[in-house]
Amino acid sequence: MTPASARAHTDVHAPVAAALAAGRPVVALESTIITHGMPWPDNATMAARVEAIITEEGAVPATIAVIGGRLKIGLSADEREALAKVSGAMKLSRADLAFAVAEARTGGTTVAATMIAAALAGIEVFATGGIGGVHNGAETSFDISADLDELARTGVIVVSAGAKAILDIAKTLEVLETRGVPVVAYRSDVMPAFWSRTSSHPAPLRLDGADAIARFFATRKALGLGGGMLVANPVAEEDEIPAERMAGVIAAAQAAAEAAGVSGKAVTPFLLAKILELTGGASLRTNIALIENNARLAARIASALKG
Ligand code: PSU
Ligand code: MN
Repeated sequence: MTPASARAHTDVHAPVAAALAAGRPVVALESTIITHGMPWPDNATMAARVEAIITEEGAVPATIAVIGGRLKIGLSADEREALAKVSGAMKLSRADLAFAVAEARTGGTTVAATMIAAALAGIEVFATGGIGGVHNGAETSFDISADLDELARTGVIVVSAGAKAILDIAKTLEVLETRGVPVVAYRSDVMPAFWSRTSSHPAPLRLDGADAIARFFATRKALGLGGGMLVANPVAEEDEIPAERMAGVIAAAQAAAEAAGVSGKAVTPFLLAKILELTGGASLRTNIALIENNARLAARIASALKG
């Protein structure tokens, strides 16, 4: 539940507040994907569609963002549309979420910041595209997403299509294991790689139903283990871009990022935009399909948790 001190900075959208009060399923959604992950107007269409899917599945969507210094748990259609068009929005993680609130700024919340806000509001399930992780070359750049630490400390189930293939998946899995984060592939023995259904990395755990995922999460809580959980949900076959095809594109995007001297928070948005360009828009279609797929599974897990 929202602590009283956080409530002063938080606006819970009325349908979300009603669902939480009644114990009905709610699914949180991030907004960096809206402000930094996709171009307009695809970002606006995607954000509306994902909310509609969650509603169709009998849950209530709560897109999370900071707008003019207010931590929003659920947006109205107008707020969502305006956020999709805003230029210069911040990309907010644990380090700067409170900065945006204190300075009355507007920003999209990453996986880490969305988990924090969801937990504050009492939402246990969250759908995204891909989490941040250990970047290729992290041994020199030290670029490891704050998403991984957040998964270790905050009790929210994050439904993703795995770690983006622009990351070092092996090192990402190592860090998650070290931090005690369960990684559950849905109906797969191998980790999906975001745009592709498969990777060369075996899945640490596998479950085949939303009810089983809910039971696992409830059992972790019952044992007092705390922390979050990562669900890796492969994109549908007809929507995937095979790993072999993505490998060349990713290498070219990474070379471009290096040549342009991109670092820090700018790396992920730069790579996503470059990959979109290099695939002639195909990566964006896959990105949208996988988020829709994740929203559906997240809604089913949220319902199972309440069942
Ligand atoms: N997945 C996408 N698009 C995105 C992101 C993930 O398809 O824009 C965002 C998420 O918000 C994730 C963030 O939390 O990228 C990770 O950024 P970084 O690597 O800088 O931690
Ligand atoms: Mn980073």
